[in-house]
Amino acid sequence: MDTTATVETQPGVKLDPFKGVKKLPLEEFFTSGHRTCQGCESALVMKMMAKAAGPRTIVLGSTGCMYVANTTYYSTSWVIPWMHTQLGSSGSAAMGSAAGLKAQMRKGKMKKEPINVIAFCGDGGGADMGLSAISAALTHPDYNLLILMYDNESYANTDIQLSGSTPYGAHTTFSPPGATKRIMHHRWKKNMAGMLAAGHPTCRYVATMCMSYGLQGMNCVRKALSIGGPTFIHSLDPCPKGWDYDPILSHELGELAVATGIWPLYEVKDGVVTLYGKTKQLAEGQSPRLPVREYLLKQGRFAHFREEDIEYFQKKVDEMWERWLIPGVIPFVKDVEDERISA
Ligand SMILES: Cc1ncc(C[n+]2csc(CCOP(=O)(O)OP(=O)(O)O)c2C)c(N)n1
Ligand code: SF4
Ligand SMILES: [Mg+2]
Repeated sequence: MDTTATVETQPGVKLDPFKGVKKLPLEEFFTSGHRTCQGCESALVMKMMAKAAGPRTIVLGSTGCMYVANTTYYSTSWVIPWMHTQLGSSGSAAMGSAAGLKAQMRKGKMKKEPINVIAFCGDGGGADMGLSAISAALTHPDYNLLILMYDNESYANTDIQLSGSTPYGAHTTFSPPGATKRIMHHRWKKNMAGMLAAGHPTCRYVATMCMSYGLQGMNCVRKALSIGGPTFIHSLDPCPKGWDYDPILSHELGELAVATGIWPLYEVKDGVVTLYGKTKQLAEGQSPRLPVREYLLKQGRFAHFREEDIEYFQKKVDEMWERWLIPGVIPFVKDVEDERISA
């Protein structure tokens, strides 16, 4: 990602990319007082997201760890205005709030100024239950909003049930490996960002990110908020409790998810796909793609994997890189005999 380019702005909003960690503002808008687990990367995403967005921001959080653990017993770590919204409704909450602000300003009941509206949701609330509301929000070009899906790959808050975002074979409370049946979860992870980008041409910015690459992640948030209209970011967040590892490994696991090619980093801006950061290096052959075992075997949720399970996982990731129409993004395979497609 070009972290120096000035991005297009919605009227009055100027959130240029941060040019380095030393240039970050010191102010925090998500601070102490939360009760997330030690090493929780989703909490880090909230902190960096708020820092990137700045003080004129409203956050709307659907039920899940990032709502519950951040607003316990009349205390909160949010310094900016926040509101809870129902588990499947980040899309409707974002659109309603953005539309409400617009109407209030039009009627002269509020000062006219750009206010960022960010609705966050977990993978359960976003990739499963709230998918239709997110889709609806992304079809409305008239409202400026960002929906950020923090993906800890389970319904974590209710004790790690599997979601449409849980990786193949992972041990969750809904898919415990047993003596008779080792792999209880056979589905492949949903491709949220690719699906939303491909299906919503009105949405001008879709990105994936991982806060192990903090500056890149914060600049994704700033781009999304600057470009105008509805936007979407999918963040992969290591979760020590659900993934079953020592919290000290959180940062490293985020890096490994990207370095193994399991989690590609990309942006789709006005229909143009750009791979960025480590993913770009992998795609250009500047850095070798690491074997998935390096990522899988550091996590207790894959401790029951045998060699054949690791091989299957590797095969699926290789397929994504070697056969997909756009590696890691669009899972169609070209029909080599059809000249219209292979041309
Ligand atoms: C309609 C509805 N069904 C079930 C619940 C119970 N519930 C609260 S949080 C949660 C898990 C949400 O998972 P996710 O969106 O992935 O967020 P995470 O907890 O992982 O941060 C569930 C099932 C609820 N609050 N509302
Ligand atoms: S269960 Fe996971 S997502 Fe929830 S607070 Fe703990 S580390 Fe964070
Ligand atoms: Mg979750």
